[in-house]
Amino acid sequence: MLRINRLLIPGVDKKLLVHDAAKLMPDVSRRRFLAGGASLGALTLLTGCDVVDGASAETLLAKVSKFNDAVQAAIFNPNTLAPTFSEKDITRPFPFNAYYSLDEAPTIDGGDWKLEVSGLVQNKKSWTLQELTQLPEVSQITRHVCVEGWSAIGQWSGVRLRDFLDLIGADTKANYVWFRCADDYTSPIDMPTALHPQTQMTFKFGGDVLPRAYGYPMKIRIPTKLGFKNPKYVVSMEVTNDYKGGYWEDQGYNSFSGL
Ligand SMILES: Nc1nc2c(c(=O)[nH]1)N[C@H]1C(S)=C(S)[C@@H](COP(=O)(O)O)O[C@H]1N2
Ligand SMILES: [Mo]
Repeated sequence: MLRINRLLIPGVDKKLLVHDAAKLMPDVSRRRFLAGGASLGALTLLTGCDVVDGASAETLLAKVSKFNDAVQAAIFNPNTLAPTFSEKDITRPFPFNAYYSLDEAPTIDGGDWKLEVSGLVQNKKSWTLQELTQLPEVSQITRHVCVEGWSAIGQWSGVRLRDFLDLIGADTKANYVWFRCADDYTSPIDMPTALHPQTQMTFKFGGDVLPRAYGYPMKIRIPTKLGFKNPKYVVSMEVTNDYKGGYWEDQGYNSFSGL
């Protein structure tokens, strides 16, 4: 309570401040923030802002923007499932997307490929494709949403990331699982999302071996996140407390980017 009182900035209309802060939030977070009452107190708790020493409303708003990921993470219910669809809903052909054209996509030899495991895990052994595809398989038909303005429904099969993290003795209290890809693409996934039941280490698309276009031999499928948080051609995963950035994250996209 004390904290909230300290936040009151003389001469600033509280309602306007909350309104401006809400405007800085991505759509879904904003809707949930507004539905949750959108109070200055909620904003304080979500952002952890402590605007005492003569800070202005602008400072608070800058902090809101910076803490956007924390705001989203606080609003995101880690147990909410993404909608699933039926086979007839699958988008054909499914779009290819990357920061380059398809002919430049990595060509990986699945026989040589290994998934490197590092960081806060008990077992740092590398995994072959054969070993990984022997683990219990799950399947999903879900929607992929790209910030560039398209979405498509596909079917992905593979191993629950959560099960794999258990298997390697990952510290699931760590902040992130950070993925690196053969095309130097990177992306950090917050731990609650890594542990989400629909987050998948994907080896198949539409029931067949994952095509080169969609990330052969392995992509991470996360139906609760925007498309760019679904790394393809993954070569390593690191369990870490450090925020290591990512290809789009470093260009200003919010790392959380939940749907
Ligand atoms: N390695 C790698 N993964 C990536 C990308 C990329 O450029 N390289 N692009 C991302 C973006 S922005 C999208 S929308 C999806 C596209 O996946 P798709 O080709 O299966 O449709 O991959 C994501 N994962
Ligand atoms: Mo995307």
